[in-house]
Amino acid sequence: METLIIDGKKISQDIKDELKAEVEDLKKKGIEPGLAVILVGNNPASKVYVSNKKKACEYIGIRSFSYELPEETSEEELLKLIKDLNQTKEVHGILVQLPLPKHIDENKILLSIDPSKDVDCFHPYNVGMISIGELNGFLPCTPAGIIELIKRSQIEIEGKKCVVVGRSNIVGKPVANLLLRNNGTVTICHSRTKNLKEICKEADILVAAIGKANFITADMVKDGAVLIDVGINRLENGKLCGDIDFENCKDKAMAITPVPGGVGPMTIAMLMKNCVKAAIM
Ligand code: L34
Repeated sequence: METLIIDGKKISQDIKDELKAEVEDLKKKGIEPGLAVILVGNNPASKVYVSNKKKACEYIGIRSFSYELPEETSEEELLKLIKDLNQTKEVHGILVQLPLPKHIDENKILLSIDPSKDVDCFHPYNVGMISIGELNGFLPCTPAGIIELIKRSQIEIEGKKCVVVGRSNIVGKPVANLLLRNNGTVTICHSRTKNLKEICKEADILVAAIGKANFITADMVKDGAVLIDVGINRLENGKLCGDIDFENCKDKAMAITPVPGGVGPMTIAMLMKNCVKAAIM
């Protein structure tokens, strides 16, 4: 059978169109969702992602408030800005793009965001809500985007062996949680895992969030597996590539996400969804 190349661009566009219609209705009721986007420093990849987020806001009709702060911004200054935004009623969501410069304590910043404006779902309150299975609040963007890609491709999670490679707070741990909530049988692997290849080879659904180009090779993949690639690695020739060796894995897979055009655009669509939710909560 032909491999399904999961089109994250198309699926994210569908979601953005759904949200655009919803926001038009909200505006008739006098509600205009607002998102504050904070970028500290000059990380080139962050600049691209933040700019994609602002474009998505514009498309859907979400008001965006942009704060591009210099690398030298102090922790105190950033905390002060967040404190103000917590109290600004036009701002329903606050996003602090990660990574932050090394002199700023990331956890301290994430803790300072009002949980009801935490559209990234990074605050321990919201992380905890996901952990206890309370899914009516915000969902973490990249993980929720992955679940949405799988579901909108008519792929069942229930009962499947799901292997997540990577244990970050932003992808690995929360995606494992959401797969579990969807009744997958979940294994989390990481840099200290023994027999990584054997474990990956058992996966019905394999989520790669390692951050190393082409790390998952064809010999690690089961025939008919669903391959979700969260990696975005920039090669020397300027091209983007994922954590999965796409060319060599795609013929073995039942379905695979490309990079670019897979998980990345879904992260943004799910962020927009959280912003709309924040405005009506
Ligand atoms: N606070 N920090 C916070 N929230 C997030 O949700 C993120 N993330 C990750 C990095 N830091 C964050 C993002 O926004 C990764 N991420 C992200 C967002 C968008 C895209 C990729 C990662 C994206 O648009 N990807 C495009 C290609 C973009 C390009 O040309 O570089 C794609 O098609 O994959």
